Amino acid sequence: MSQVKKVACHFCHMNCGMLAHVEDGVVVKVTGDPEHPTNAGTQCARGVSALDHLYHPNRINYPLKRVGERGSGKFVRVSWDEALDDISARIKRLISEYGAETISTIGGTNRTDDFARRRFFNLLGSPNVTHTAPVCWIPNFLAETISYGWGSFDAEVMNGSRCVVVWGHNPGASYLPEMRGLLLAREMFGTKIIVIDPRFSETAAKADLWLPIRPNSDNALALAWLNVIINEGLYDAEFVSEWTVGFGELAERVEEYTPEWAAEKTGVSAELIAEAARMYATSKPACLMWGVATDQLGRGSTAGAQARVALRAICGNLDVPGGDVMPGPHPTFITDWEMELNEKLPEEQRAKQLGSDRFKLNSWPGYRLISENLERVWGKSIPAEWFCEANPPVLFRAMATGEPYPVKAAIVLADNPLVSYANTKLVYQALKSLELLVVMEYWMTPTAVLADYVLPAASWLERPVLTTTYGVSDWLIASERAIEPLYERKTDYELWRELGLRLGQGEYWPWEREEEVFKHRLEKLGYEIESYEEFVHNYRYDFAPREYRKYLERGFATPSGKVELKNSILEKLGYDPLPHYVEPPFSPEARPELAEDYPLTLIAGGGFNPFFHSEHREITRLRLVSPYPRLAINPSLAERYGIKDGDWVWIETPTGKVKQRAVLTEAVAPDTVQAERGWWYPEKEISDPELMGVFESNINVCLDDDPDTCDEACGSWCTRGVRCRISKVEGS
Ligand SMILES: Nc1nc2c(c(=O)[nH]1)N[C@H]1C(S)=C(S)[C@@H](COP(=O)(O)OP(=O)(O)OC[C@H]3O[C@@H](n4cnc5c(=O)[nH]c(N)nc54)[C@H](O)[C@@H]3O)O[C@H]1N2
Ligand SMILES: Nc1nc2c(c(=O)[nH]1)N[C@H]1C(S)=C(S)[C@@H](COP(=O)(O)OP(=O)(O)OC[C@H]3O[C@@H](n4cnc5c(=O)[nH]c(N)nc54)[C@H](O)[C@@H]3O)O[C@H]1N2
Ligand code: SF4
Ligand SMILES: [Mo]
Repeated sequence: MSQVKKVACHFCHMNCGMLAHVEDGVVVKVTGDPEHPTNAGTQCARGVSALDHLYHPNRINYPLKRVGERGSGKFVRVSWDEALDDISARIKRLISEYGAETISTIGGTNRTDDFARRRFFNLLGSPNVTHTAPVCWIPNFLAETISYGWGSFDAEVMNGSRCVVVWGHNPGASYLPEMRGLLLAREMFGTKIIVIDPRFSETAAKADLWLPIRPNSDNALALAWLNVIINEGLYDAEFVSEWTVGFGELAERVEEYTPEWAAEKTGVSAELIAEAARMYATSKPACLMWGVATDQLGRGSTAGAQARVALRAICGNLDVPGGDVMPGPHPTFITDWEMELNEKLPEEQRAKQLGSDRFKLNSWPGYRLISENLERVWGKSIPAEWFCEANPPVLFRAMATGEPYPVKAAIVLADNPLVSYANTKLVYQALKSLELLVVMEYWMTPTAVLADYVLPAASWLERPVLTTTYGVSDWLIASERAIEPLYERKTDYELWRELGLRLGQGEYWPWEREEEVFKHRLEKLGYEIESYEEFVHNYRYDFAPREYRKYLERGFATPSGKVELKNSILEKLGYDPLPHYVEPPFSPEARPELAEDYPLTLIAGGGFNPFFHSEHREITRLRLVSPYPRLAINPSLAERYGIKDGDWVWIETPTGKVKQRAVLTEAVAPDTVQAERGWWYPEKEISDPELMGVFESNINVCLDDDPDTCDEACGSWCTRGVRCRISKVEGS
């Protein structure tokens, strides 16, 4: 039997629409869906390789139980029941010995909106849920949310933006359909593009203005833009007087941050800084896009986000067509927040959330204040998942040392922490110290090798997906299963549910399959549907009607009802309420003692094709495009070190040393190198200590996550602007 199933690719957050052609239960072809609004029939290299992923011979197909030493790579196949019974018995035992907070879970970026993970942990009684969230989006989104009541992540470029600021973001590599939108907008509306990136990126190549700032000098630039815009009176005076609080104090605060001052910090001339600020402020509407580089600055990530928040607001771009639109939650869909059961987590357990005494904005102390306001205005909050979490550097230290209390178990799902988090050696020690490590995966990864159980995960062609982008958008994208899970693979939802059933949570898991829970969540939308599949077939998306300037009626979802340029939530949490300059944790000024030994600046990251983070290295046709980790080096720097294109090069920081292969390019400055992230080698020896080369080329080996260097409010660690040195790998 031939069928065409409507699916959405989940190899990145663009969720491009695809058509899966199924014959007799076998997916024979996956093509781009020409009717889908974002990709219009196109696919990137990962999308094209969907079947290589689905049917790859290395996929984990059965539950595996460790039989040798931890890390020996010796596993035997067991049944799901045996695995789940044993895991839940061990969870019970650990809870009775150490308390529920001893059980943790670690995730990476968004794969499915994870209400089920949070629901399970709230019912279990542990606050120690975490993700890579502090370095991905959270400082920016939360700085926006506390200032004007929602994040403006829906850049409405295609709705007539006259100017787009692409700040620490490179959609030309990381979000191809978004880049397509940017180029179309330029064609249709003459939209000006300003790119702020130390590298001449794919996106910078299409810019009207490119500001090649020094890595991790973004805060100085944002503050100087405020200085220019306020001093030259280029702001929207009416909006400022009616809808903001704290403008006078902001103006006073940024007085010292002149373009000349910022020129010293950023390496960009004062004239160019002022020209860009004027272009942004005088083009209306304009939008200022978020980029992940600005979440990864370590100390000062939130203070810098505060400055961009102020820019958006005082220039009058908030919630206007073509500006920075704040979608708010979907009004009728039962959102992730509504599914999480946060009220079930007792107060005394919330108080134990690791890191929440120090990094207060994205953990219970801040989340509580944020939620009060969002609920008052929108009737709903943002999910606790991503926005209210244990701090990863603190969590890993607790695992490794038992301080402030022992964390003995972790369920790792949709994440490869040995590769994705900074300070790989510490993460390794942490995972090795556990009494119970469960990993739900597609592949045997370096992290999975250390597990007690490796459980086989179903991927996006084998499960339905319903996403509202981290649970915060007012639109939803629905996708159906192309086929039932192959072998004994299960969906992530099923894992949480089945553990929940064994741990006394039965009444909270009435829906056996995702299709049932998704149908339930769609019930109030008013579609006449018999089943979830019918929704996918007939509708597939739902976009809540877009309204603009919603604040005119309901005010902003902040304590004052206005845009808080001087932020009362930050103040209440004990932080500086105004945007301000924070010296980056590894700048030459902050760490002068490193200058001589580590003379270069490292950028450890940057979205790159064809891979997604640490994924897809097993897929031959993708690996052929990029067989080795690439280190971008300016030709003049390479010459100084006797390095030629293609040579292996050591990259070294005080924390660690790895090697990557040189790519000579003028795109990076002569004092800076850019290393790819995510590298390990599925083809290498799996057992500890080799762990498939996880210590060989993975740039996170070189990064420090000392909490003192992390962002004060969100605990984000620093991956940009780190001191390093390089040398040629001899004889390689
Ligand atoms: N140095 C440095 N570090 C970084 C970054 C950087 O720029 N520089 N970027 C950071 C950012 S922005 C992010 S988001 C993180 C990403 O961190 P991660 O999300 O951990 O990234 P991946 O390496 O893709 O790991 C995901 C793992 O989950 C598996 N997986 C994928 N989908 C599913 C699923 O649906 N279910 C299950 N069970 N498993 C699945 C994959 O096989 C893979 O092994 O890394 C962060 N780390
Ligand atoms: N191909 C591919 N696409 C992806 C991903 C992937 O792994 N691969 N990951 C997905 C995920 S989870 C995320 S979060 C996004 C991230 O995607 P983006 O938001 O685009 O972020 P990055 O790709 O990390 O970096 C963007 C740009 O920041 C620049 N940059 C580096 N340091 C600095 C700095 O200090 N300041 C400034 N202003 N710029 C700097 C880099 O040169 C790079 O061009 O991509 C998503 N898309
Ligand atoms: S851009 Fe590529 S990986 Fe991302 S959803 Fe589209 S096809 Fe999939
Ligand atoms: Mo991310």
